[in-house]
Amino acid sequence: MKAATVSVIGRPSAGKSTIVNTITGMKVSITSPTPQTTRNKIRGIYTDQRGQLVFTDTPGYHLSDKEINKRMQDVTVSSLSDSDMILYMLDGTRTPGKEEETIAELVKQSGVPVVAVVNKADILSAEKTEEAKAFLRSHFPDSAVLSASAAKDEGIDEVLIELFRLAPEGEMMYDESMYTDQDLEFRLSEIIREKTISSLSDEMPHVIYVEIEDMEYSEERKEVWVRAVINVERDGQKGMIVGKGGSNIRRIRKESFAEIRRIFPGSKLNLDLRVKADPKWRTSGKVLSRIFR
Ligand SMILES: Nc1nc2c(ncn2[C@@H]2O[C@H](COP(=O)(O)OP(=O)(O)OP(=O)(O)O)[C@@H](O)[C@H]2O)c(=O)[nH]1
Ligand SMILES: [Mg+2]
Repeated sequence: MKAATVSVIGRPSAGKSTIVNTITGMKVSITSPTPQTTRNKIRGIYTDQRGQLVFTDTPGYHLSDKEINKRMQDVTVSSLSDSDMILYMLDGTRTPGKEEETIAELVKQSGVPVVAVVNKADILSAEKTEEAKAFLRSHFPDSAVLSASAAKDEGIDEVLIELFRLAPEGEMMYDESMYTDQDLEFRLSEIIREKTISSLSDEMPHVIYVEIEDMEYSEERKEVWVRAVINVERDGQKGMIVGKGGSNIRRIRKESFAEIRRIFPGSKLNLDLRVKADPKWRTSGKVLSRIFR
């Protein structure tokens, strides 16, 4: 039996979280069209008769000096050499530039075996796919270079075949029924963050963090209480989350409610959502340490 850990690496919006969700068949990691959605290492576990692959989804690697971006770079770089293999995701819709070169070099220097994938093949011309593959082949001449669509689940079986080919023999690390190792509070806060992001314009997602203030679950009464806070940076930004007459926060609540309920089948869910301003959280070491724990 094969067993391996796989770090999923690439630029923001390459489709790293999408491929982890497609492979596990579960919503393990939140996704959005806005770059830099993933902020932590998120584990997704895939098991079949060949063995077990434990994926670590990472924040997209983005060249920037901002404190929060540096934290995210640290998360990514630290997971490079942590794993048995790297699944390198490249967004074929964007021509590789300095950022892509930097990541390719980091991956190469780690010395960890690589499977490289040109993603979003569903919307690429054959020429563009070839161009992206050529870039990957030039950096990883000894590795498998594939194209796939993580969103459409095309070419993913081939990605798994290559990963299992590289994987060492070993024992399963998790029970085969497990698909993630995230704690409940984190999953809930991520679901609420995703629903909040999807209602906002480009810059806003970065000013948000979600905190679960209180959570109680009564197995006996089949009831769950969750109180969460959507934090923004300035008072003036609260209105955008709340929306006209509360319309947006109601929508965020409704969508979060539907998804959180799936985690507690058969239980009554009470979800209380609040919006607060926490100025400068993005530069506060205390808050950042809580988020990037
Ligand atoms: N057309 C197409 N879109 C895709 C594909 N894979 C991902 N996307 C879209 O690309 C966007 C980014 O996907 P994510 O999975 O969130 O990307 P990510 O690499 O995790 O991004 P960060 O967490 O920000 O680093 C989303 O809107 C996805 O729906 C694909 O195969 N085809
Ligand atoms: Mg992501």
